[in-house]
Amino acid sequence: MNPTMKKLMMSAILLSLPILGNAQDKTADDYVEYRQGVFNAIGWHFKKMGPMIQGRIPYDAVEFKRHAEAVAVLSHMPAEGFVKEAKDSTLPTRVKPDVWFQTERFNTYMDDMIKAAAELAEQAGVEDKDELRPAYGNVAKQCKACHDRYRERG
Ligand code: ASC
Repeated sequence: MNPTMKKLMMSAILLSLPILGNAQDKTADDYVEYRQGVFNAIGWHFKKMGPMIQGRIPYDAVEFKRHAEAVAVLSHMPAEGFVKEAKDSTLPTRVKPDVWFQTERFNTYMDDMIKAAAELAEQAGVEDKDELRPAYGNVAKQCKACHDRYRERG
């Protein structure tokens, strides 16, 4: 592509951005889909680490760290889907209504997950997988704590 074409392309892309990116276009369902997508991605990466810790598949320190870092990055993201704009969605969701009333308390659960995930990512990379067991277990514990408190069973 020559420089002129490149500039034209960039202008076209930049001009289309406000149309693609208008937050006001977001419906309650969009927020639900967003946060469920993030949780799916967190689960995807989290579930690749467990079998390594348990010795069910070979431990690969580089792969483990990659998954731990993915979870750490993703851990910051679900909160964006738990805003009041999402409240009236009719999509199937297991969120308990308490989330909308206990914002501060709910946020402490989120912060605990973020902290635990950051610690696991920080420790990952070591040769001995058994050293990662407590930090991995702590992430699982934070997942479960929030699910028990703010997610319907089933
Ligand atoms: C998972 C998963 C969860 C958490 C939780 C940890 O793999 O889907 O919800 O771990 O069970 O205790």
